[in-house]
Amino acid sequence: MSAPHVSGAWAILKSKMPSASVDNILNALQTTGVTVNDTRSGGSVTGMKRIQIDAALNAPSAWIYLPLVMKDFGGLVPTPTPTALPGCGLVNCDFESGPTGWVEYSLQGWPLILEAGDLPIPPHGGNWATWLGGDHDEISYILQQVQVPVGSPYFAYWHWIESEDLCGYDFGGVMVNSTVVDSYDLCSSTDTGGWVHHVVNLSAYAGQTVDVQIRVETDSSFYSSVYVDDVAFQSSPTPITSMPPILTSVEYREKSTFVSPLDIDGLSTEQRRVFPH
Ligand SMILES: [Ca+2]
Ligand SMILES: [Ca+2]
Repeated sequence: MSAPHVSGAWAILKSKMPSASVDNILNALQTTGVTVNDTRSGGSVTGMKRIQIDAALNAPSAWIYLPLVMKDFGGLVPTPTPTALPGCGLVNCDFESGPTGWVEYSLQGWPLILEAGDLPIPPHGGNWATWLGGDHDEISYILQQVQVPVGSPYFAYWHWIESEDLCGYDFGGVMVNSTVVDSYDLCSSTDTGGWVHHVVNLSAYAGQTVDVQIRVETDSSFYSSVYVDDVAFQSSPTPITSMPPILTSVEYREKSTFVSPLDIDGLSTEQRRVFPH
């Protein structure tokens, strides 16, 4: 689905159903869309949906929240599991096992859990981290089903915000099931310039098994990215104080052997992750 078509269809559905949530509209578009495969030379995308706006408009008004359609990542689709590892309270909380243990979703079809060589910044730890956003009209998230620990209900992760946009257009945050529990602006004035520890209070869900997602949504212009690493539940609401970054992302990119994701998956028409610098 190209971005202008998505934006147009989105606007039509939103105007007809102003109370519909993002997930409602996305669900309508995906469940009524026609499944298509990319048969072009080098194409690797299968099972994507082509929008059928008339069908989407006639979708049932009583919306049902369903799992989102996943891109086929060539056998790398992660398997969600409610089994948490001791220590961080999640599976693969440092992403060092690659794209496993998490559901990753990108409206624009991008892999999100990446090795250092495919990232424009150094991971907070190890060789893997997650890259959300970085494209226009993007909705991207990583999701894991977890039991929120009663004694450690504070959901914490390290993030690095990099944005060229004004405030009010691109957002990051945390959702529990279909509820937004944390939301923050992604704009040049909220750039972190390095890894910052971020803590979200999930004590309202302590003891419950829920779907937790770290999510980014962007509009049609000016790029914003959120990099994520080292996710964990902790007992304290206090974030860890981070040291000032040693290298900026630009300096890191210049010194790394960064390979664009465009080169990785063979797609040449996307402009994703063209950096503002
Ligand atoms: Ca890592
Ligand atoms: Ca933007």
